[in-house]
Amino acid sequence: MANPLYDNLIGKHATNDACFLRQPGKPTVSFRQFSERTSQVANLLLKHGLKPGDRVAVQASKTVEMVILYGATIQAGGVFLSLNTDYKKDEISYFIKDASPKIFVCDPQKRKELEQITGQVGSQVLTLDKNGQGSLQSQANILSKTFNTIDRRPDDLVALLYTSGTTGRSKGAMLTQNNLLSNARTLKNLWEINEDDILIHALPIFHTHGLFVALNTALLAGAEVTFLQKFEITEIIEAIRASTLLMGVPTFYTRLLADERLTAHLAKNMRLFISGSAPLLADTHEEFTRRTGHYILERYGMTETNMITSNPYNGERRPGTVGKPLPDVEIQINDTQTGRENADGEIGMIEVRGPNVFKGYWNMPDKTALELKENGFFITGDLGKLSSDGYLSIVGREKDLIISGGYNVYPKEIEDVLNELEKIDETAVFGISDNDFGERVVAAVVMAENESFDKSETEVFVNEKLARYKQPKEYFVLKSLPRNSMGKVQKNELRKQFSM
Ligand code: MLC
Ligand code: AMP
Repeated sequence: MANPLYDNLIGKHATNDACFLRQPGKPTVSFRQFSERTSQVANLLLKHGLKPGDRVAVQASKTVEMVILYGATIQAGGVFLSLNTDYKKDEISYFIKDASPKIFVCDPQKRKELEQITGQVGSQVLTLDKNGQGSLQSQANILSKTFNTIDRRPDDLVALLYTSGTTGRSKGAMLTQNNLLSNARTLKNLWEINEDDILIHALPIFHTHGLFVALNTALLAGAEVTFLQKFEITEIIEAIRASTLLMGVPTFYTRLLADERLTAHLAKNMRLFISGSAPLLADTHEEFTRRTGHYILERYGMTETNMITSNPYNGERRPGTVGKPLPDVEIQINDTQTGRENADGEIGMIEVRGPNVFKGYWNMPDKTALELKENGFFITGDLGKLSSDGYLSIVGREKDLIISGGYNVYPKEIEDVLNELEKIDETAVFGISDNDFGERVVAAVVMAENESFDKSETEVFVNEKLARYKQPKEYFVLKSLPRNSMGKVQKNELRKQFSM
């Protein structure tokens, strides 16, 4: 027996003194130090009673210690659940109640606010602040730097990542050891990630992109990571000078293009720029090539499936497409009505099968059965078409989803919050195009009789309940919402009316 993910990502580096994590102005962390500190935290998790399959949830700033906690959870046989630092109390309460983590790690300032909920599900609470200090660190520091890695099978769960849903209720995607390891291996090989690479990491580590695509491939390859707190333009420009690889969402690339310091000379050491999580406009792709001589490699994925397709490393990176299915992944483009496979060139539902596809939604067997078919294909909710030579273009989404700066926002969740306000009769939340975020969240509201709209009051209310990126950036007050003959709100009409 073994623990395939731990063995391949961390265990094999136990005597590797090369640099793994480099942060501006801080000491570097070698692979060996990373593996020792991972073992100390794994010892701590066991001390707090973690059993194989138990969840370790964390809502904390992006720090080296959080990456160590991720590694430790894998080594101790737990299931890692990382939560957006911006989530408010109501949002976090839902995840804690649903996932009932054995251990919950949060910023010391949030501890009190969440004690009642963690108490209800019996979670042990440890703290971790933005400098990597807290009880997690102080209690682990005195423990052994070796740990008897807990055996896990390829099909065992190792992560639970929540994705919002069309119904407004978030769903926990259950990811197995093999989902993550197979995808990391495929991407490392395809993108030729190796120990000479230096990867710029400016994404959050509570989503598939920053956590798995970036960190798992770097660990597998033994590559160095320039670990940045967030996307800050001057830091990124500096990092580009001395790195070989960048993984980002399209907003990274539009912001880079808006800065005159981005030149071919600046990017002369770079080997590869990768984009994903949201559509990269063909114009952005082409302008980036004109400015730097580099062809951005666009790929496509989802929380439930990890990465699905990629443009080639060697070969044509075609703007406006997300490339071809990964070597071990099958896709079908199916008719949305009949479910039958379409001919090449016809638009249909993108469905995916392969070792990358998750095991189902946590505590939601009915939802799982609806989206994960008996034949193993997962229905993505994205609409696409294949070219005759196998390149996939995503042309829209059947799901009512807004992607803002790479974050998914399901309108229903925001509409539910707005509808709690008695003054508001009804509301429709939709996305309009935005130069920075790709799409931005806006809301049309219809007021109850004799009521008038108070923007700041609404914003205060929404700010208490929803993470910042989900909050509408604009409100439009209407007399009524446009509806079709079936009574369904016509969001396309709203988009047309309010897009500038
Ligand atoms: C920040 N804000 C956002 C926002 N990010 N609003 C809408 N959408 C976003 N994505 C808010 C801030 O709170 C702030 O509000 C205001 O907008 C301006 O913030 P900013 O300073 O310009 O934002 P910044 O911190 O620079 O963040 C922008 C960003 C970041 C694009 C760099 O959002 C980001 O890192 N996104 C990546 C998300 C990601 O990792 N997605 C992967 C999902 S996995 P105010 O009012 O306080 O000023 C997945 C699968 C796959 O999709 O295929 O990869
Ligand atoms: P998430 O649920 O956060 O994992 O987001 C997954 C969704 O992001 C997918 O279903 C797509 O709609 C979208 N997505 C990811 N990569 C791309 C891409 N390269 N182009 C367009 N959409 C993308």
